[in-house]
Amino acid sequence: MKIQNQQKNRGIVVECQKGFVFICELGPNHSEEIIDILESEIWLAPTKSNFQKPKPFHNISVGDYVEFTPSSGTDSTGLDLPTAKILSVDSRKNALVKPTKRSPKDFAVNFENLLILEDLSNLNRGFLCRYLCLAELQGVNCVVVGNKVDIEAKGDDSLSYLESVGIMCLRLSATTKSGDFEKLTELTTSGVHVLVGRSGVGKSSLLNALGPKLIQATDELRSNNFGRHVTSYASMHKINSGGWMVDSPGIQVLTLKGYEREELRWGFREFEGFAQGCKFRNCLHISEHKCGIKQAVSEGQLPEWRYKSYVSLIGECEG
Ligand SMILES: Nc1nc2c(ncn2[C@@H]2O[C@H](COP(=O)(O)OP(=O)(O)O)[C@@H](O)[C@H]2O)c(=O)[nH]1
Ligand SMILES: [Mg+2]
Ligand SMILES: [Zn+2]
Repeated sequence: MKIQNQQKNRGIVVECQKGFVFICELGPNHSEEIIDILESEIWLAPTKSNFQKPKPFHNISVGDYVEFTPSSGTDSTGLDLPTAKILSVDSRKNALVKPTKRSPKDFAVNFENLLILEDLSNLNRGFLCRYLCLAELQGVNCVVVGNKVDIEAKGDDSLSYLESVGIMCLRLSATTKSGDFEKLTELTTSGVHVLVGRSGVGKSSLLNALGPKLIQATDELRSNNFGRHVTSYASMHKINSGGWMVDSPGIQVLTLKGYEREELRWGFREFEGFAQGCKFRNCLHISEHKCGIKQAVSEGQLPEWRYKSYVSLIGECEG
């Protein structure tokens, strides 16, 4: 017998684990800006249901809006959550994809800004350029957040350079909530923001300072160590300012291997202007003669660290 009037709920995916996702059910006041969730209604759903997918799509991801229906499955987490079956995933406004050739992974979707956190007292410009390159190639908004400004702002010149090419940068301290901390709060009053950065730069400290209101079920899950074998999952937290922050342990180590070498030049936004001086239109700016980029470096118009980061990323990519 055909089931009529199947119950359909709408929700947003707030955490992905291996094989299942947590869905917060949306409340009546939900809008694109304000994510209104029913805090009591968290559902667990397997990721491998036969649902309608948007294109492009690799996997269901934190930030996905879904339509789901209650199911009679059992909750293997021991949290006694109601279980659901995903019927469809909405089309996405953007996506951050972990770029590997074999199995690219959608990491977070439908977000406002990629916040690239770095340590100003010990800036790793290679890492910074790597994340910036990814953001440029994927066309997502990004903001560089220089942390630990309370210790020493050695990395400040590099941030000033990035600002000069139009990249928004903040300088703050997560532990003392000083510097541009207020600006970050203002920036995150609505929508979803994704936080990335290498280990030790202060991601956990910043998330704590922003006052995450953890979702009880997923929090309990973490404290029970349920996800201990899972190395890459992302989770979304509501923060005091009103927006949401995606914490992403799995994207700390990021390679750009999935890209062709020819594509990387688009990941360094200021190169285009200097490339007018390249003899070859498809110049990779490595060993070619008459290269506008190399000339700009030798004349001091383009910082050497920026060029070196580019060369090192090129070395990782396939030909
Ligand atoms: N002085 C100072 N130390 C900080 C700041 N933010 C984080 N730290 C310290 O940096 C270390 C790494 O921070 P953590 O939040 O664990 O980094 P994560 O690995 O990115 O999550 C810890 O010892 C923090 O106390 C800051 O704004 N100022
Ligand atoms: Mg941490
Ligand atoms: Zn060139």
